[in-house]
Amino acid sequence: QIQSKEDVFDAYVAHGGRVEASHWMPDAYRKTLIRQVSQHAHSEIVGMLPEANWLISAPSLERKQILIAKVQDEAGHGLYLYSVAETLGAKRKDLTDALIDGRAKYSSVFNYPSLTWADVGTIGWLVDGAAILNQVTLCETSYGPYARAMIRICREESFHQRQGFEALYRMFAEGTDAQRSMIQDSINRWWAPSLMMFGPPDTDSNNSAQSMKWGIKIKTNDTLRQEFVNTIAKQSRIIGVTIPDPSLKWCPVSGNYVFTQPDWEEFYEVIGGRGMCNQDRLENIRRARDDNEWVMDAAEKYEAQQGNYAAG
Ligand code: FAQ
Repeated sequence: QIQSKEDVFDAYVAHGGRVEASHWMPDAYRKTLIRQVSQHAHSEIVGMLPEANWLISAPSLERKQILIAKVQDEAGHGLYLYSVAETLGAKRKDLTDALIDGRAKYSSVFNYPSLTWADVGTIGWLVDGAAILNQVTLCETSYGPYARAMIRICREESFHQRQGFEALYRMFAEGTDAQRSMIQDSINRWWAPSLMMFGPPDTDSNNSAQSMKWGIKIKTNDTLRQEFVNTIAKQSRIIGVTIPDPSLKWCPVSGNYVFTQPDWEEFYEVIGGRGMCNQDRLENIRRARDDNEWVMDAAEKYEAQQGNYAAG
């Protein structure tokens, strides 16, 4: 019996085969990857904004250096990921336009405001902590350029998570009562948005079944969310903070912490563009694109000129 190209492809990825840019792939596989990778790239770029807010108000030179390094890393991650999308035939300019027009998504978590310095530590601990749990699995994703980019990104992301944990740990241990309550307030605000980062519950995750079949996704949204809660519940005791969930409790039978689901209606509002900071975030990205248009123009003209010299 003659197998279709799709069947051969499906069998190849089902057996752990790596797909490279030059390989044939089904259109839907390419489209799914461009959606996920570009959403991921946009998240890294928009994700710089909440913390960048605190660059000029960092409480010491050491904290400022760490934060600058971290925010720069996020920019680098965005660039690797846009390059991955380009290997699939997408154009960076189109992807940015789709972000600014609201046609493309980016992680819901970056539509919440960073109100205090403690938020910088909490973003590192919870948001980078959630990001890395997901991203470690993506080092095994079936598309080669994406998997290889994730290896480097994960190394940097793990430093981000540790700096967040260390900042909170030290401020909690050595700080004043006012600083401790600032940390707790920050965790109260970022806990639910961090749980939402893993995406909707598996029952509402439209893409999961096919993405898992193709090896684009390795673990489901709910599996990763549970791993996150288990890890953070333990680490919260080391710092001394409370997870804002009265139902959080260890279940020896399942070997997991039982926890309360975040408000999924709020999640859909935020990814629908109606979160607290959506407009402000996109306005920032639009301004950056427009203010820097002259650089792109100059680069394009220079490239064309070089081409003319080469041709003649
Ligand atoms: N926010 O069917 P699923 C970071 C959308 S990086 C917004 O479950 P999927 C670094 C989804 O696109 C954080 N939209 O989707 C950093 C889909 O849209 P559609 C980003 C979301 O793709 C740290 C619909 O909902 N990481 O933080 C969200 O199978 C600190 C249905 O959902 C990545 O992007 C959400 N939270 O699974 C930077 C990792 N969740 O098809 C700065 C790569 C879902 O209706 C500071 N991505 N949607 O248009 C993934 O692993 C997956 O795309 C998931 C979602 C797991 C995010």
